[in-house]
Amino acid sequence: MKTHTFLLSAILSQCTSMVASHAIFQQSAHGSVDDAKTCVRLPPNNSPVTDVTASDLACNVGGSKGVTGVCEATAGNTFTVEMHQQLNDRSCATQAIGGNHFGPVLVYMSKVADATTADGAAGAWFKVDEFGYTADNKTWGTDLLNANCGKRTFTIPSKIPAGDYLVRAEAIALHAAGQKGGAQFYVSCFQVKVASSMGAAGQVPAGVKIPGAYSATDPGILIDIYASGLKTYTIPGPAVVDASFF
Ligand SMILES: *[C@@H]1O[C@H](CO)[C@@H](O)[C@H](O)[C@H]1NC(C)=O
Ligand SMILES: [Cu+2]
Repeated sequence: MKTHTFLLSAILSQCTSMVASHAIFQQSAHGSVDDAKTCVRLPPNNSPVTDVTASDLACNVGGSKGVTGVCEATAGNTFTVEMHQQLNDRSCATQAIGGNHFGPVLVYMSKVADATTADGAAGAWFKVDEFGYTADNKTWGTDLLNANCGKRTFTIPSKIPAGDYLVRAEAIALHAAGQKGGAQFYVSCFQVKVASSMGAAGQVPAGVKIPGAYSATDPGILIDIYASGLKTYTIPGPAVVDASFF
């Protein structure tokens, strides 16, 4: 136990000093069109949010305020969010999120009146994509980010109405999550205008509040990932919206 405690504090101090391994979701693409940082609400630095009850969990520090850019997207088509350790460094030679920052990757959307002004903490979020952990090949969502130059591509549900949305990209680093408050939430929100063949008639999936959807003691948030024989991992938050929406 003593060794374990020592190890944990060594990891924690490494995390604090090695700011290089922290990361920011910062670029996006709709289909194959790269929108770079056009529509992202960037946090002031690459540090994580660690308080699951903080309003910053919605769109990170400063993310309740909008930016001017809005990206296009089409319901039923793909959208890509892209993470890197340092702002403006899109090099694929550097890991997207470095070191021991293992954990799930999740994407939510929220229907809003105006993507440039919406406060993410006030809305309802539905989950459109997630990758947690596959024990067979010991792959975390963050491993896939690192293997894909920081990119996570998902499909915008085809049945949602046209209009403004916030897209919330999240990676949760679990290297220090064996202690309450140790999980690290790396979040950015993107401002998107979705075109949809449903027009205004589509259906918005039921959503959850963020903060509110997570608890500090959720099995996917308070977890010792170094415990031997980790077989399953429970991704935090609601299930991805029903397949009938896609
Ligand atoms: C591990 O398996 C999962 C589930 O089949 C797959 O999605 C993932 O791409 C695999 N990991 C790697 C590194 O290929
Ligand atoms: Cu860290």
